[in-house]
Amino acid sequence: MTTESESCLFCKIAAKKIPSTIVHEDDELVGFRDISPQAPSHVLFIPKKHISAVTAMESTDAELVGKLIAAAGRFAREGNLGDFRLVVNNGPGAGQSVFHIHVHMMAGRPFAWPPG
Ligand code: DGP
Repeated sequence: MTTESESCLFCKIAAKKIPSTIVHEDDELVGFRDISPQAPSHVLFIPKKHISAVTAMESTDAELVGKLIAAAGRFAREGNLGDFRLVVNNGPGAGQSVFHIHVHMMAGRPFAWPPG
């Protein structure tokens, strides 16, 4: 682990040093329930690799980050969750509070547009 990832909340969740309700895990990704759900089903999909934000992605991270979207979609489909919203906040002004890239998957209620 690098210094940055040692202090990262989501790296600790991925390493199971902090408990969470994990709903998906494979070699590269973890999906776990959001501690402050904004919908009846609210799951965060993260890479095990520490990437702080979309703007910190290397071009070689594109496939890995794409797998977050695929895993979120598969989770919603296999759970028959119906329509869902995926959100990736980048930077504090856009609502990012944890600086480890994550895809929010929210389902189980209607979602307005624009999101606000
Ligand atoms: P964002 O604001 O986009 O950076 O989303 C961060 C999300 O992480 C937010 O919806 C709440 C969630 N969260 C923060 N701390 C924890 C935690 O310790 N456990 C879990 N399961 N979720 C957390």
